[in-house]
Amino acid sequence: MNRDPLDPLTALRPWEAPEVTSWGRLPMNAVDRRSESLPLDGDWRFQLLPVPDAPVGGPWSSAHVPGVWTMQGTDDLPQYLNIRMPFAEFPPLTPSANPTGVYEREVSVPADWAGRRIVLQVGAAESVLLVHVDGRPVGISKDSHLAAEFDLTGLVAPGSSSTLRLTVVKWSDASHIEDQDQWWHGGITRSVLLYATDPLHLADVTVRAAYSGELRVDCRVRDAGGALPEGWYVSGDLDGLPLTQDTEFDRLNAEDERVSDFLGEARMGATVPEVRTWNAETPELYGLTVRLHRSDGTVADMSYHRIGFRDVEIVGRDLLVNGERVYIRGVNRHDFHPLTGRTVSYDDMRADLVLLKRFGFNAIRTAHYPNDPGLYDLADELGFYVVDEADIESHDHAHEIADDPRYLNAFVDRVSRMVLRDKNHPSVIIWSLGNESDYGANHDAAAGWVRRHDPTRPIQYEGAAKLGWADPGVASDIACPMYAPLEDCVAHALSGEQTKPLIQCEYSHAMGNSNGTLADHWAAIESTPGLQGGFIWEFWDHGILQRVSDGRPVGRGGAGLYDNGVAAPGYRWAYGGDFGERLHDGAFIADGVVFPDRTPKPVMYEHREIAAPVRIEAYRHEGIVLGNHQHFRGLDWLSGEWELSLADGRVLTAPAELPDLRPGQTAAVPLPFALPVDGGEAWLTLRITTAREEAWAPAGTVVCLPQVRLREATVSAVENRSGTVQVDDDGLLVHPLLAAAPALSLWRAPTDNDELGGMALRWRAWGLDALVRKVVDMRWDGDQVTVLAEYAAEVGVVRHVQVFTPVEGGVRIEESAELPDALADVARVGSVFETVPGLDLMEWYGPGPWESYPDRRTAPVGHHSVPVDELFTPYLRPQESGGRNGVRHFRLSAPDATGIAVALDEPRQVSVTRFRAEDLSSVAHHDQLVPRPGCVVHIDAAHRGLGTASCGPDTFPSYLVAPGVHRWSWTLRAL
Ligand code: IPT
Repeated sequence: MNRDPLDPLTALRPWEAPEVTSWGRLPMNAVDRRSESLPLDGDWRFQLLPVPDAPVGGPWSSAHVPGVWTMQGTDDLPQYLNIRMPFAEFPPLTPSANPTGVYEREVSVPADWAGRRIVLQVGAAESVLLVHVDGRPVGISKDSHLAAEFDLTGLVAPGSSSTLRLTVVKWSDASHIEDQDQWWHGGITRSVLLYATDPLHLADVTVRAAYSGELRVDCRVRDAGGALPEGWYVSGDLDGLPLTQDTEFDRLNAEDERVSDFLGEARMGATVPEVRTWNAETPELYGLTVRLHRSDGTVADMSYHRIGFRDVEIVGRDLLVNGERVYIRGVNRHDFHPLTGRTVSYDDMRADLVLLKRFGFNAIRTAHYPNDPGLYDLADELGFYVVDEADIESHDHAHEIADDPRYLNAFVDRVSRMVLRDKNHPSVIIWSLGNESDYGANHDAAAGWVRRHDPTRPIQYEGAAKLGWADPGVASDIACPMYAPLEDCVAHALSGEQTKPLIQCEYSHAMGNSNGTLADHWAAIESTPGLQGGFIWEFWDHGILQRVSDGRPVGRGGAGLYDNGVAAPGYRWAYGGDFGERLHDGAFIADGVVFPDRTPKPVMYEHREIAAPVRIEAYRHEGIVLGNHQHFRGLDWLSGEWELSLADGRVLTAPAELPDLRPGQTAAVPLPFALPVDGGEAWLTLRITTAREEAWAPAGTVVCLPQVRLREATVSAVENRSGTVQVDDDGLLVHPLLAAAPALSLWRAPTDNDELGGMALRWRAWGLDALVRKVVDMRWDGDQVTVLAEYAAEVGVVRHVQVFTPVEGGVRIEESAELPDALADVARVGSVFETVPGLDLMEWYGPGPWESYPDRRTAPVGHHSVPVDELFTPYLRPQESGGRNGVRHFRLSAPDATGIAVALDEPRQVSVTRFRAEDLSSVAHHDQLVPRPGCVVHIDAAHRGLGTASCGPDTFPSYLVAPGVHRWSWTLRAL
């Protein structure tokens, strides 16, 4: 069938008409029809047109709905861009090449739907949806992240079949306000379904459930014409508790016979005695059923809601949930999947949220658009505070669009439809007007609509807040900056001028090996009234699973082709540029706290400890002081076990009795062990686990591992000389288990922060990546050898001294490096050496077991044992990885127990991997790495913090490596 040239939908050219946000689309509402619908998901006939008004006529292929065609075998592949638009045309114009997907299928309409109202729901389509039934135009919708409903009554015939066509135009005026930092795709990304109702039906239900237990339910009914018949009424119950009818149907148009969409509204209510209130820690939900009755009492329509009783308010500069100033431990989350692009299943979303719960997160910003409806059900159920964000980001043309009246409708439409959809979710505590779209009259118009429609929740918008964090005149009730330096936040809170809660909408950019200073942020947040938290950028590394051989996305069939954050051989995680995009923003799309397969990165463990609900406040003569850092819960849901680690390897355990503490309380508990007099440094860990099954974790899941040092390390005596040391003619240590002798290292494979923050550029300019060692002196003093080497950097010479002394079973190495002042802020100062193959197990005493760095090191000190291959974190773009901070001593051993033992003079940054720094810095993808058979070992006297400079502040000055003299010493022994 060819497209009718007179088809009114295409004739309108709605893809270049920002004023047209929809046509023929039903109003958004909060009545969930998913459970009683006819699903239309599956394979549809499909063809991809080069432009929206090209004739349909080519051969049909097939495409899966929901799904993006950019991941289903077409030549239109994903493209990653952050800020820049993928085409040069100014808003509202579109490029001349505009891929347009035509989806078609037959739909058999059940015979028993005769006489009923029949509605099509398209979950989401990007970016313009045109609907036809049997060739007849039905409607248009925009907003790629909200559902569109169309009334098909009279267009389809119950008992027979109709042809449903959904045409999806990729580029439109709307693309200019959907310029989020993510992959560009095209397609239908959420489910399509059909449902039927009585012609007179519940059009919307609005629930207000307060902390006091007061419930108000407003019901609106609608008919496609006609008047509300006498005697119809609503009823409701809350888990069996009947609601009272507060107002009967107020007939809006029965008398004057004006044609109105709404026929009437009625209000019901209840006061719930001893109400179990909702908060993110104890997300108590009630089941609300609303029924619309005919005059004879039979039920014409029904709506079911899971609701939660809670209050949200801003008092002074505090955001309060149920009167409590809760900390917002948030993350920004996109709807993302490495096989389907943007289509996420309920199970996927549940897995996301379960993981976040297990790692101490309690809040989500739905960056940067309304997420799949299932996410909000899960957030209600599992307990998250949600900042619900409208689908508006005009980043590339932000200034033009914010005040462009042609886009006014779109702003109000997108914000209001999100509110209409999500208003009954207790998890949603704040509405966000969008992201990175400057600030203009269009925002104020949308904010005005929200303030009238839902006065129960605050609004936030970063673009407005940045005009003045305390400015009462801007459309943001929250001071919600992105990537603000911590000192600015603290200064604002201390200035006496703060008027709004300060909750960063984005902070701690998680690109690659990152999130340095997260613990410092939280130390400041928890000690500075006025600071209440923030949302880490972001949850996902958006790597798409790609076949290396042909560069194609694998798509839906790829399950099982990845594990533990790594793609199987022959596959990789694609980032910007990997699909041959001419314009792209590279690995900036890989900036999440989880890998594309949801494997947590080390920062997740760091976060879990930072968010610990139970903490060891102090160790005093009366015992260990424990504190409850939750807002609403006691400790009864937790179990504890004490673990005492001594430096000499002994570990003692004992069950812990957790005291009965209300939120904010502390109590001392007796020390569970008599501290052995010997054994050196001693650390006491409280292993906190879930006592019973939680909705998000089985019993026994680790919740946090708070720790306190009971005794400092004792300084060990200087060792007696014994044996001999061998160095070669170049002054390099000769040792049977070392494949490369210890040399100086000032370089690390640049992290994304190092690259984008400009440090790597400087380091390369200084020549630190290719320093050449030159021996300038060697001296023997009996059996002790001193070697002086020089490394000439572009800006000065680094002098490195190594003193080798034979000791019992090995060699002691005392080193110093003198960096000229010009070498301020290098990556590391330390030794690097390589072992022979076969030493595949690392055991160490220090923080762990997860990866840690000087500014990301909240890991408990103890004895850890990890295979060398698992020490390395497979960041998508290879970079410095696998470090362990604060290591006191470690061994590398073979299965036959041969190997080396290294004792450090003081806790040092150590890394043991299969890769030299240059191995990592010379490739772009993890699959290009070739592991070396031996171990590459770094022992650093100083190692630069990670910071977050790829987008946001660098690390703090205290975590930088200073020039001048660095000294370190260590002992190497054979096992
Ligand atoms: C900010 C964006 O809001 C977010 O979508 C993402 O792009 C993030 O940065 C970086 O990954 S915008 C940035 C220009 C501050």
